[in-house]
Amino acid sequence: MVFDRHVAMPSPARLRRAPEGFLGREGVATVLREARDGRRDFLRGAFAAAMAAGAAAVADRAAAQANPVPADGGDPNILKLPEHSTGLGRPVVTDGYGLPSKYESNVQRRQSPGLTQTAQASVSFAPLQSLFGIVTPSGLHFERHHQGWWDIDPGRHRLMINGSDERIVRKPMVFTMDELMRLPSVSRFHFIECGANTGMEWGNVAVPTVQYTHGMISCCEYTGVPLRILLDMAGADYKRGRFVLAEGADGSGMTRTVPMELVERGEVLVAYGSNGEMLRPENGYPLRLVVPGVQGVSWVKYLRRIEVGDMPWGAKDEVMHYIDLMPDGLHRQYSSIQECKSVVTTPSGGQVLLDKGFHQISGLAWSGRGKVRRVDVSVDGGRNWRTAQLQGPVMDKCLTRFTLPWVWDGKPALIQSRATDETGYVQPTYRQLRAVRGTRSIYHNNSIQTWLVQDSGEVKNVQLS
Ligand SMILES: Nc1nc2c(c(=O)[nH]1)N[C@H]1C(S)=C(S)[C@@H](COP(=O)(O)O)O[C@H]1N2
Ligand SMILES: [Mo]
Repeated sequence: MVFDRHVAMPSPARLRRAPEGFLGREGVATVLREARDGRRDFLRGAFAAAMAAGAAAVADRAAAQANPVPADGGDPNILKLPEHSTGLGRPVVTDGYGLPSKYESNVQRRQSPGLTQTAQASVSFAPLQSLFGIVTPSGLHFERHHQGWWDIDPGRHRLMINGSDERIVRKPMVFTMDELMRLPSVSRFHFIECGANTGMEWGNVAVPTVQYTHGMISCCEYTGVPLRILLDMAGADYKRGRFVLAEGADGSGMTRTVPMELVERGEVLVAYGSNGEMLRPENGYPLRLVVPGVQGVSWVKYLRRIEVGDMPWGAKDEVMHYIDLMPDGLHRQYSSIQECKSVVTTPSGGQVLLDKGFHQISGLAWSGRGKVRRVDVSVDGGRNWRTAQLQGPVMDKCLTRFTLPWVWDGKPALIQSRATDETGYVQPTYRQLRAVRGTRSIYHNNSIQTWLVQDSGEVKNVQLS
C-alpha cells in the first residue's frame, strides 16, 4: 500500500535540474518534440544495451543521438551569435571569493517545511538533489547549531587537553591554532550525518524533497591532526583513560563522550580544514572534532577542550538528546554509529521527469561501519532489484555515489535503493526497522526511502508499509 503523505511542496521549477536548466523548458520541449521518433527507437534499444554492455555504451549512443539538428535549422540559440562569442569577457576575479553562476542561485541550503520556521534557524538542509559526485561544496554543507554560529578569531582560539585527574593526563596542555597547524596532519574524506536526519519519516510527516528527508548529511575532505598525537604529547594514560569528552566554545555547552577506541585507531581528527580551505564559520571555524562514522553531534564545533576520563560523562546532549526510545519504553543511549543507509537523489521528490525513456537513477550510500559494498535499486517498490554501479573511489565512512540506467515506461514507478556495507549489514525496510525500534523514535532512521514517479512524471515522497 502507498501512503500519500505530501506536505507543502516548493514549486517544482525550483527543483528542476539540467538539461532544462540550460535549454529552458521550451527549448527542451522543442528538442524532444523534434527528436521524438528517432529518440524513441534509440531508447528502446538503450535498455537492451544497458543490460548487455553497461552504462558507458548507453552514454555513447545517447551522445550520438540525443540532439539531432532540428529539421528547419531554426534554433536561434545555435544560429544567432550571442554576445559572449563576439565581445570581450570580464577580467580575472581578484576582488573577492569566487562564486557560483547566477543561474545556480536556487541551489541553496534551506529550512525544512516540516519544521517550525524560526528567525534564528537552527537547521539548514543540504540540496542533495542538485549535487554531483560525493563532495558537498562548503557553501552548501548542512548546518545544525544549538545556539547559533560564530566567526571566531583564530588568533585567540585555544584548545586545552586535560584529564579528569592528574594521573590520567600527566602534562595538561593548551594549544594555539599556530601550534596545532605545525603538527603532522592528514586529509581524509568522510561523511557527517546528524542523528536526526530522516527523523520526520518516523512521525509520518512527508517532507517533499530529498533535501528535507536526507539533507542533514554532507561529505568533505577534512584536514587536521589526529587527536591521538595530541593525547600522546599530553601524556595520556590509555589504560585508565577509556573515554574523551569534547567541548565546544559556543553558548550551547556542547559536550560529547567519545570512546578512546576510536581515538586510538587514529581516526578521530582535530580538524581545521575542509575541502582544501579552512573550515567555514558555520561548520566550526577554526577547529572541530571529526569522528568518522559517528553521528554529527559528536563532531563538536569551535572545539576548545578535550578531557580524558575513565567513564562516559552522561552530559546533557547524551542523556536527554540523541537517544532512541524503544518499544518497551526504555531508552537506547550512545547509539552513535550511523548505520548503513542510502537514498536515490535523482529522480527524487519534487523533480519532474521530462518524458518516458532513458533516465539515469543516481544516489548516495554510506555506512558508519566502513565501506559500502553494494547498492541495489528497485523501480517496483522492492519486488525486483538490480545492482547499481558504485562510482569510485569507494572510501571508508564516506559517501559513495551509485548509478543505474533506467528506461521509464511512463507508468507509475516506486523507486528505492538498498545499501549493504562491508560488514554484510543490509539497510532495512520500514517494516523491519519498526519491528525492532517501534514507532516513537526520532533519531537514527536508516530505512529504505521510496519515491513515487507518477504518470505525469512528477515525483513524490511516499512510504510503503
Ligand atoms: N559546538 C557545537 N558543536 C556542534 C553543534 C553545536 O551546536 N555546537 N551541533 C552538533 C550537531 S547536532 C551536528 S549534527 C553537527 C552539525 O555540523 P555542521 O553544522 O557543520 O553541519 O555539529 C555538532 N557539533
Ligand atoms: Mo545533530
